[in-house]
Amino acid sequence: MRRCCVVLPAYCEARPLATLLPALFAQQARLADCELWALVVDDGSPDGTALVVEELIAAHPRLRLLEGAKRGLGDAYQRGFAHARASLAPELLVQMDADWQHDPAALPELIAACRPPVDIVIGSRFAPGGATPAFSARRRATSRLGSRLLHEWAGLPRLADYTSGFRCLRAELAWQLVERCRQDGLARRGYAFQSSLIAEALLGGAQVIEIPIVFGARRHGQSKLGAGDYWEFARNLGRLRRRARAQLPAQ
Ligand SMILES: Nc1nc2c(ncn2[C@@H]2O[C@H](COP(=O)(O)OP(=O)(O)OP(=O)(O)O)[C@@H](O)[C@H]2O)c(=O)[nH]1
Ligand SMILES: [Mg+2]
Repeated sequence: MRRCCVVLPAYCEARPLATLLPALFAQQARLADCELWALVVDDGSPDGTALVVEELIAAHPRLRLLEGAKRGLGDAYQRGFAHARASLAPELLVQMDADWQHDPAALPELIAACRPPVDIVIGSRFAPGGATPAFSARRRATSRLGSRLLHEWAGLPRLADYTSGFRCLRAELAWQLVERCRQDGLARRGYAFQSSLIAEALLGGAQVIEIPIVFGARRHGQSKLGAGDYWEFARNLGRLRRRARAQLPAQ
């Protein structure tokens, strides 16, 4: 039986989490060889996110809550990964949003695909069959542009969706990737953490595959993606380009 910990960073996601977490644990019935755990990383949300999670823990003993200071999405993930390692030592980690845009019904497929030789399975919004029905044309174009720049300008391997937040990773590799991002000075604090992690994986020769997902509408609350995150991504592009040039054979 493999142990899988779904890490959900959540800032002011009390309402969506109240229904998302039970729906997530309902997927256990479809996972024969995998023990599903969930870790919510809340950064002192003023809307009572932590209270909602604490109440749900009574009904879901494999649910955990980690609280800390708000320093960005990547920072929350790094704390979540480290906590999962120390307290649960799972074989697999899943990254997932807490606002229902990632459908828990896709978890069994993501998890099943993450076995040797595959190291990381990306739930991809832009692979054939994927969709972003709630996105404006501008938001869709911006997200697609990010992955194109990483390939065409920075010189990383082609992927349809570097910035997706729904992935399953071999946990041992995920912990190593966080450390390599740190050593290489790649962006880790905000949303750019997502593309830094996948870039390090590919530069290190990991097997990364994409399976299509539908990225639905946010249920309740507001987006936390801000202008600062776009700047962080742009600055990171230059670092990734230098890393890719040093590491990958000239094409
Ligand atoms: N703990 C923590 N969670 C965060 C932080 N920033 C974002 N999140 C969570 O990360 C997930 C993704 O953030 P979103 O704002 O939904 O980003 P997005 O899905 O790209 O944007 P929308 O499509 O507008 O929702 C959500 O569950 C957020 O609550 C943070 O600083 N700390
Ligand atoms: Mg969202």
